[in-house]
Amino acid sequence: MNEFCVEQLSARWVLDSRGNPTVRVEVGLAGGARGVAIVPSGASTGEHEAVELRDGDKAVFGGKGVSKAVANVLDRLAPAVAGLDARDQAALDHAMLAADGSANKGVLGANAILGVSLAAAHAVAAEAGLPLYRSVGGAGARTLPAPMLNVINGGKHADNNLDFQEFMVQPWGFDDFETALRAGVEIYHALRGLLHEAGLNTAVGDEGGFAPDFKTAEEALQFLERATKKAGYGWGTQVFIALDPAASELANEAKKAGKPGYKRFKSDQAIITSDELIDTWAQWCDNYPVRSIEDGLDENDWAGWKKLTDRLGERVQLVGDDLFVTNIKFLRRGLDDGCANAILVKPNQIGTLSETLEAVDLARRNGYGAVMSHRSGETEDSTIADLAVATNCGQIKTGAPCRSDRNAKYNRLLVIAQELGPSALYGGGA
Ligand code: 2PG
Ligand code: MG
Repeated sequence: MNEFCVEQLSARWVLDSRGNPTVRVEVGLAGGARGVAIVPSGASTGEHEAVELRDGDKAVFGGKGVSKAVANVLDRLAPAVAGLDARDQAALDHAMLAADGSANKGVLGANAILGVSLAAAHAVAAEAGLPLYRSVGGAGARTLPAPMLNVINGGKHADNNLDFQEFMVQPWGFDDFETALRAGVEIYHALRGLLHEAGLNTAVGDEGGFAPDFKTAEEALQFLERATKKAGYGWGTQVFIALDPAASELANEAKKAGKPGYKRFKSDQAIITSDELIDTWAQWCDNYPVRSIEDGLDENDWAGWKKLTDRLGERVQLVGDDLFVTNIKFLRRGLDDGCANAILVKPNQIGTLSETLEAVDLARRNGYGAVMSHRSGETEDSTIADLAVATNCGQIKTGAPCRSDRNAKYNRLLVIAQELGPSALYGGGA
C-alpha cells in the first residue's frame, strides 16, 4: 500500500442540468486525498454508446433513477478497485471492465464505471498536488482549446422548429483563449439583441443557446453572421461556423415513418436522401464560413460518410460523434474506410478515462482531429476542460456561454490559462 492506493469509495445521486438524477462518485486514497466526479448524460445518444444504467421504475424520477448504478459503485466496483494504485489508470479501469464483464458496460453501467474512473483521476491529482490537466497530461499539456459555442439550439435540445441540433460559432483567428472566449460571449449577446429586435424568442435550449423558431434553417446562419459583425469580429476570418445537425436523429425519424433517408421532422416533414443532405452541407460550405460539421449524416450511413468525406473532407472538419461514440473500434473503421476526419470525444460514451485517452491518441496518430465534448445533460463537473488541455486536442465543445453547467467548463479553462501564463498555447491561433 502506498498513498495513491484506493482506500474508500462513496457514491450518491445528484441532479443534472435537465433536473434528472445522475451519479456522483467520491474516491479517497490512502494518503488522504479525495477526488470527485459527476457523470453527464446525453439526449441525442449514439446507438453504440456504452450503457447508461437507469432504474426504469416509472414511479421514481420517471424511470431515470440511478440507484442501481450507485449501488454498483458501492457493492461491485469498490471491491474491484480497493487497494489498487490509482496512478495506473488503465489497470484501475481494467479492473472495473473485468467486474462488469460485458462489451458495453451494460451490467454495472457506464455511468457507475466512469464516475469511479474520473474521481480516481481527480484523487491522484490531489494527492500529487497537481492540477488534473498536468496529472493526466504530463509536462507537455499546455494547449487551451478553441471553443465551439452552441449559440442556437434545435433538434432534440429545444422545443423550436429547427431540425438541426447545434449552430455553433468558433473563434479561430485569436492569439489566446481568453480573447477568443470574449469574442464568443460578445457574439452571443449581440445575437440576443438581434433576435429580440426581430421579435424572436430569446429563451434558451438545453445547452444555453437561443431556441427561436426560424423561417428556414439557413436563417439561423444569417443571424450568426449579423451577430458576429455587430459584435465587431471578422466573419470567416476570426469567427467560423461549426454545425452539429445530429443527423442520426433525422434518420431515426425517417425510420419511424417507415422510410429510408432523413426526415425534417420539425419543419416541413420532408424526407430527403443522403445525397441531398450532402448537397445541403456543400452549399452551406460554399455560402458561409463553415469550419466543422459533426454528424452530418447518420451513424449507420457509412457509404454516405465516405461520399461526404471525399467531397468536403479537404476543406472542412468532419466530426464523427454518434458515428464513432469515442470507441476505437468504430474509429478504426472510419480510418480504414476514409470516413470523417475528426472524432468527438465524450468520456461517458465509452465509460472510462483510459479508453477516452486511447481514442484521442488513435485519432491524433492518424491525422484525425479531436474535439473534447460535454453532453446536453451536464453539471458543475468541469473535468472535460482539464482533459482538453491534458490531451492538447485543441478544441472543445461545451455549449453557449450561458448556464452554469456550461460556464463551469469555460471558467475552469480561464483559470487554467491563467495558471499556464505565457507557456499556454491556443488551439485556434491566428
Ligand atoms: C451532441 C451532444 C452534445 P447529446 O450530439 O454532440 O452537444 O448532445 O449529449 O444530447 O448527445
Ligand atoms: Mg453530436
